[in-house]
Formats: sequence, structure tokens, C-alpha cells
Amino acid sequence: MTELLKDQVFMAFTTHAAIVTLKLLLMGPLTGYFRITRGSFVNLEDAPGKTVEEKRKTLKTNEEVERVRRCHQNDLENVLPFVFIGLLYALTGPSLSTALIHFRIFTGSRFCHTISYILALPQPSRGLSYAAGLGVTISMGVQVLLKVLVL
Ligand code: GSH
Repeated sequence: MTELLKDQVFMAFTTHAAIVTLKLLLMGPLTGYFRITRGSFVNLEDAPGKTVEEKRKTLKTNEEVERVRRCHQNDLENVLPFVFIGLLYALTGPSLSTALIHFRIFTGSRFCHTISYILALPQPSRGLSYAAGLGVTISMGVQVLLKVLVL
């Protein structure tokens, strides 16, 4: 483990994995912020109001809250595979420069995806961000397989 922590590729992976995982984690509080500011709740006990009738009025979906939730879901679909495949990839001993290109493009792509989704920027901004991140994870996965199959 101490040896691993001295490995530059592994440290680069750890840094980027931590950044994108923290970003993913922050989608929860962001959803909470949109729920409160847009008055859109899903549980009666979360809803503001004194009477049950008042509370019931806030039990409704809101387009902006749903947008953040879809963005959160999309992060889960992409960040978790990146962390898993990225770890395997880092262990295959790629060159630092190639690994950094992969990790940086993925991290940048997920921030771009979130910004374009939350701000509802015109397509293909979100589609391209998604495709860039997906391409990185596929590239790392293929390299892991090639390494294992060739060895
Ligand atoms: N689960 C995704 C979906 O249903 O759209 C799979 C495809 C995907 O991730 N597409 C990207 C996206 O941002 C680029 S268009 N989809 C919107 C979303 O996941 O809510």
C-alpha cells in the first residue's frame, strides 16, 4: 500500500476519483436546495406547513428538482464505472501522461455535463460532455482488457 501511494499514476487517479466522487455526493445537497427553494417535497414529514392540508400542497414534482435528480442519476451511471475501471487501469501501469489525459478529460467532462444539465444549456453541450466521459471510461476498460489478455 505504501508503495502504491508513491506511484504517480495511482496518486493522480486517487485525486481525480476523489474530486468526481465529491461532486457526485454534492448533487444530494443541491437537490435539497432546489426542493426547499422551489417548495417541492416528496415526504409529508419534510414539507413545511402547520396543517396536513398545507403540507400536502407541497407534495408535488418540480421540473428543476427533477432536472437535478436526473443529473445526479447520470453521475451515478458514469462516475461509479470510472472509479472502478479507473482503479484497474491505474494498476496496469500506464504512462503518467496518458493516464493524466484520461483522468483530466473525465473530470472536466463531468463538470461540463453538470453545468450544461443544471443550466439547461443548448445541446450538444451535455451530449458531448457525456460522450467525452464515456469515451474515457471505455478507453480505460479496453486497455485493461488488452493488458490482461496479452499478458
Ligand atoms: N440514462 C441515460 C439517459 O436516459 O439519457 C443514458 C444516456 C445518457 O446518459 N445520455 C446523456 C444524458 O445527459 C447525454 S444526452 N442523458 C440525460 C439523463 O441521463 O438524464
